[in-house]
Amino acid sequence: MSKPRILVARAVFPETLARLEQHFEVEHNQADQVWSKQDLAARLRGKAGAFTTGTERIDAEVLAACPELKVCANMAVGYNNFDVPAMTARKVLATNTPDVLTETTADFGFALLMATARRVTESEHYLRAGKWTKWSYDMFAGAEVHGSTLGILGMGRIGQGIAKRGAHGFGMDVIYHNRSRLSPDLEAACKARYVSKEELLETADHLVLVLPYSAESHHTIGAAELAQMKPTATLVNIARGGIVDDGALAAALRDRRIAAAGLDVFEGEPKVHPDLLTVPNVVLTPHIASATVQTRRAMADLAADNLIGFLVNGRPLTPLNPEVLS
Ligand code: 8YV
Repeated sequence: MSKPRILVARAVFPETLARLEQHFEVEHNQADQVWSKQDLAARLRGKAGAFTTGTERIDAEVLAACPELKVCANMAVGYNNFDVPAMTARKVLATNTPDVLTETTADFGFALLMATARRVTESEHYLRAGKWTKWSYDMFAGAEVHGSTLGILGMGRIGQGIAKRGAHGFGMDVIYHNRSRLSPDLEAACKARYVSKEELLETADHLVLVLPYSAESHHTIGAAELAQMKPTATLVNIARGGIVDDGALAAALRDRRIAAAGLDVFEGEPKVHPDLLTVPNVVLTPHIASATVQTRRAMADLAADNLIGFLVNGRPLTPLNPEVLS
C-alpha cells in the first residue's frame, strides 16, 4: 500500500523529517522558503496532511484548492493561522502542541519581564557603544520586580506558569483577568486574585499578556488601555502580535506614558513597527518564547505524533476540532 502524502511546510529537525518519512511520502522545505499563499496551496494539492507552523495560513481559500487534505498539524500551541470553522466544515482535522511548551514559555515571559523592568538590553547597548565612562547613582535605575504587583491578562496554562513564578519566586502580588475565572484550587496554587480588566490595567506594576489572538482580542491593548496603566508600569507581550496596537504602544513609550515594554510578538511580524525600533525603553525579541532545543523538539515531536496518530492510526493526540473524527 502506498504511503499517505504530506507536506512539511517549513524546515524542521532532520530527526523529525526522518520519522515522518518512515510513515509518509514527504515533500519538505528544508531550504525554509516562506511560500506565498498560492505556492502553499499548490504544494498542498494532493497531500493528505500538512505539518505547519504559525506562519502558514490555512483558510477557506487554501482548503478549497486542496480537497484531499485531511489534517493540518501546527507546531505551535497558538492556532490563529488556522480558520478552524472552515477546516471543520471541510472535515479537515486541526491539531496544535499544548502543554509541551508551557514552562519554557513562562520562563521566557519572566525573562522578558526582568529584562524590561531592569533595563537589561538598553544598558547593554549603552555599554557596547562605549558610553560607559563612569558609574552614577541613578544609571539605568529601573522598576522593582520582587514584591511588586504582577498583572496577567489571559490565565491559561502559560499565564498560570508566570503567576507561580511571580508569586512563589519573587513574592509578587498576582492579579489576573481572564474570560473565565479559575477554580479556587487553581487560584490558590497560583496565589492569584481575579480582578476586572480595568483594575488590572490600573493596578499592575508589570502587565504580562498571554491571551490567544482572535478577532475579539485584536488591539486589546490600545491607546485607551495604555492611558489607564501606571506611568511607571511595564508591559510584556508574549501572546500574539495584533493583541497590542504597536503604533499606540510606541507613542506611549516615546511619551513615557508607561515606563517600558518587552515584546516577543508583533503586528505583521517579522516586520516590526518602525517607531518601536527608535524608542529606547523597549526590549524586542523575534518570537522566541518557546525556543529551547528541548521544547522545540517536543513541539515538533507532538506535531509529528498528531500526523502519524491520525493518518496511520486514526487517533490524533491533541485535536482542536475533534468533531471531524466522528
Ligand atoms: C511558536 C508560538 O514558536 O506555540 C506558539 O503558539 O507562538 C511559538 O511557540 C511559533 O508559533 C511557531 O509555530
